[in-house]
Amino acid sequence: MSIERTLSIIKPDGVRKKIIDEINKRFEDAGLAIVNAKMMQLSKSDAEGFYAIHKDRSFFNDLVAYMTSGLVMVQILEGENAIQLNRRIMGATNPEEAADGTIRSDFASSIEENVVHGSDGLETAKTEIEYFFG
Ligand code: IDP
Ligand code: MG
Repeated sequence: MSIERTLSIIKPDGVRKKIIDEINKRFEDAGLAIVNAKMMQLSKSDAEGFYAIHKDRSFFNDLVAYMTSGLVMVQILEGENAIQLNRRIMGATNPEEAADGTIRSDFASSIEENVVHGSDGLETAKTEIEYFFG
């Protein structure tokens, strides 16, 4: 175990649902510190670049439209085992498969509109933090 940093995004549906504070309380209660944050409107090219790994997936255009549909809250979370811990707090991508009490189980409306993003590994965390805060 070590102190890590991970990139979190509260997606446009999370901002629209007015649950930024609720989500951030869950992070902080679990021991994650919010060490940087900015609210922003992603451009089409911001969203396409961020999700480039998914560019060949059938849902890519929908995903970019969703991610640019309103403001997002982009944050760096820091703490012990932050990457996996954040993934656990978020829950599975599909809210129907997300464990009870996770953000996605409690608030997501579909596999696409699932409220939060979190980096999935050390390398992606580094790249994603650089993408928004570099
Ligand atoms: P993750 O956000 O749990 O890491 P990824 O597989 O990396 O999930 O997918 C990135 C994002 O793309 C998801 O959070 C979700 O918004 C969207 N997405 C993933 N799979 C689907 C799908 O099958 N249909 C529609 N949107 C999807
Ligand atoms: Mg992912």
